[in-house]
Amino acid sequence: MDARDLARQVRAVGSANGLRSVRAAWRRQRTDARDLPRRGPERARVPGAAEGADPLPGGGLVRFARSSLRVRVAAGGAVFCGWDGAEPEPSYALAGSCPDADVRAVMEPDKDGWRVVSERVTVMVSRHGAVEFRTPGGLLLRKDLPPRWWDPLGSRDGAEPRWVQRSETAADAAVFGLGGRASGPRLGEGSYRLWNTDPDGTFEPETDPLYITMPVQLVVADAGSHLVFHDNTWDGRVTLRAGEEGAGSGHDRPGGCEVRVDGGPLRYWVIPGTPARILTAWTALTGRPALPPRWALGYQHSRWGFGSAAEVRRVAAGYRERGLPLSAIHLDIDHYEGHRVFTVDRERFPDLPGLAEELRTGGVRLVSIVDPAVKEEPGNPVHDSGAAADAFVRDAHGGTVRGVVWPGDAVFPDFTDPRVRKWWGGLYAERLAQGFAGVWHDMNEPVSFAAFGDATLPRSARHALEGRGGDHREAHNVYGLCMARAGYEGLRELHPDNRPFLFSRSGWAGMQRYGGTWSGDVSTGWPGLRASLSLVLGLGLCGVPYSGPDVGGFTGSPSPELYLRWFQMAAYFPFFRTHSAITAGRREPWEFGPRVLEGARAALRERERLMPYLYTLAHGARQSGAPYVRPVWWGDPEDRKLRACGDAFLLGDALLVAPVMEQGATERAVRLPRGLWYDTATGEAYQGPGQVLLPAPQERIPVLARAGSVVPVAGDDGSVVLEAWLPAAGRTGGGLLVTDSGDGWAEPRTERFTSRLADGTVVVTRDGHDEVGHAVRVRGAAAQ
Ligand code: NBV
Repeated sequence: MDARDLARQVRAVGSANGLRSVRAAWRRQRTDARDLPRRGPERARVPGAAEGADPLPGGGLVRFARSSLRVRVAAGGAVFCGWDGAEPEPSYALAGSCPDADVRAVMEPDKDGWRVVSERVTVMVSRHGAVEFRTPGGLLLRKDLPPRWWDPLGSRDGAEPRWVQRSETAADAAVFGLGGRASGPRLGEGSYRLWNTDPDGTFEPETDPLYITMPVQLVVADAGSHLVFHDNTWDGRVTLRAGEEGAGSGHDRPGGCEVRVDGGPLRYWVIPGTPARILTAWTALTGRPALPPRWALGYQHSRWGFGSAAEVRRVAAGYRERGLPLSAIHLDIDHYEGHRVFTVDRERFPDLPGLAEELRTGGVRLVSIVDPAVKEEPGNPVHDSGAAADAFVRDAHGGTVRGVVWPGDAVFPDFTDPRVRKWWGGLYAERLAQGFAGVWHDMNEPVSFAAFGDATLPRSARHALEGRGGDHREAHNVYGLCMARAGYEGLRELHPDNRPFLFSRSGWAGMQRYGGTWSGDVSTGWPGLRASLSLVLGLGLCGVPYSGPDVGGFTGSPSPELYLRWFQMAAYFPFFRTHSAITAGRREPWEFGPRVLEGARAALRERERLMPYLYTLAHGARQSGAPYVRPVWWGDPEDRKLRACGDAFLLGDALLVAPVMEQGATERAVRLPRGLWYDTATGEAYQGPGQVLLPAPQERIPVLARAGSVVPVAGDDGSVVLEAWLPAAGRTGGGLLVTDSGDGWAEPRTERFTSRLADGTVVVTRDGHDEVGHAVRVRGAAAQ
């Protein structure tokens, strides 16, 4: 038992669900002891020597003595590798069907094996099963060594081969991604688990794993960048080792990566290219990010424990009376009746539709938490309709799997069953009837309280897995993803004219198709603030662009300074929400004194002003997969100093945001990508690449604008104004504006602008038009 387990047990004893969670933990352990295939003797296997190869569309199949490898280049440049007969489908990550093969890519013999040449990458398969990926210029991106399997001996139902694959990357490679990791954005040496987990209590940068794990790595090196995705949902580990240049005898030691998984197919995709191209190809493969309604880009306030409609009104009035914009209020599990999902406590919230309507008139939407666990209680309509639909996860003997969550004994919908998704999606009608405009999925790792051991379902629990059948070992990591699908599809059907607003704590590769996510229970402290940037950046590079933290941290009370610094940073994140635990202190901006209130007001005003830009970025993410929040190396992946920089980010192409992450700091060093940058507060110009020291008084954090960029902002009367930052001498620039009605599915309108210097002044033109069509405000002139 580790320290966390012990702490959990101590807490369990005191809580209402304490005894239940002790029983549930025993039950889970017993079920697994009875139903999980036993670990028995295994035989190690490697592919052995190659025996021949057969050409197939997009590449071919190499036959080895004890395995085979299918290499298939897809249209768009992504390369699929499947060992042991693994095919790209079925896959929870892929959106729709697998892309067509690029028929121009042909497998041909090479001196030490076979080679597939395609437009963006050359794949070489050696006679012992090593696979190299090289740029068209011949530079090595990654080398996957021959894999190794451990095959179960004898017949044990459900026993799966485990496997490990070791790879080498460039000595200078930096790795990002693996889902939402608190310790990034650049992932250091060490081991990262692939098992979606509620850390139970708050998390810090060193806590791993968290709610969203994904076998997705974005590898950035001088030779070029690539994404590698091991399409396997089982429990596993990725271990990274940093490379070293000129190590020892003057030779480079390559970067190392080991993927070790407990079962399931050994198949993976490699996508080479620039970061922007990679994200485009990755989201072509796994689905483009859902476009949130425009109001979801506004500032939102949440709290576990509003406790009553009166308190919700009081908080909304607090914002209104102080002239602080507020887009949504989120209601947590305390608005349920006895913690039952899809119910309302009518004593505390006697007329929720009325409250929703009233808030809506003031421009504030209501968002509801939705937990997957259903109270096991005959007479509870959700339970009864689920039982009638045979919706709940069963064990290997047909018994319903019972766990414990907030409402007490609970059962769990099997979201891997299309029938169950349909049933669950229909339940959102109740939320819509209550006046909610969006949903927030929680506890869907899934969590079932346990006084010891893994706080989730038994690994032996059975799942439909789209009709294939399997157990929780395979279904666990996609439980949240499938719940998101159920919610998204339900909302689409119920309100076909609206874009669903959905964000989910847990998920997997492809979750962006259904919505976004948030940090989960980030600890209140400076390390938590740092972790929240790491999560937002890492998730964006995995294709999930819409996310943000609990501003101020989930528990306790941040100092006024920490609260303000967090608020100032999150004002530039796609999802901007204050949220906290039932036991935590207040998070309204006016609760921290007049100085913080004024700082928060300035951040909120800037957020509102940037709305046309943010909305353009939301459409950009939808169209190309590019995250709104990008690492500073996004356009300069070959700049190693930028690759190492984890304390700043780009918002789109135009802005560089440098949050303050240290207590007491009133200035900070900012590393600039190449080009000319303006401090948006002072107008001062700085030439990148390089590092500059910028003022960061408590009132604001440094934000720089790229010379030449044209940023659409909201003018005082709400119309769009183009903020044109003076291009550097001899350079041109530009920007985009994408607009639509704020919701619905009509095609957006895209306007492209170009900026240039003519006789010392900036000229902005709209592509294809004589008139620019918007007011233009020139900035950065002071520096020239
Ligand atoms: O529903 C209560 C909380 C919620 O406020 C938080 O945002 C989630 O991450 N929820 C977790 C469950 C309980 C956490 C102790």
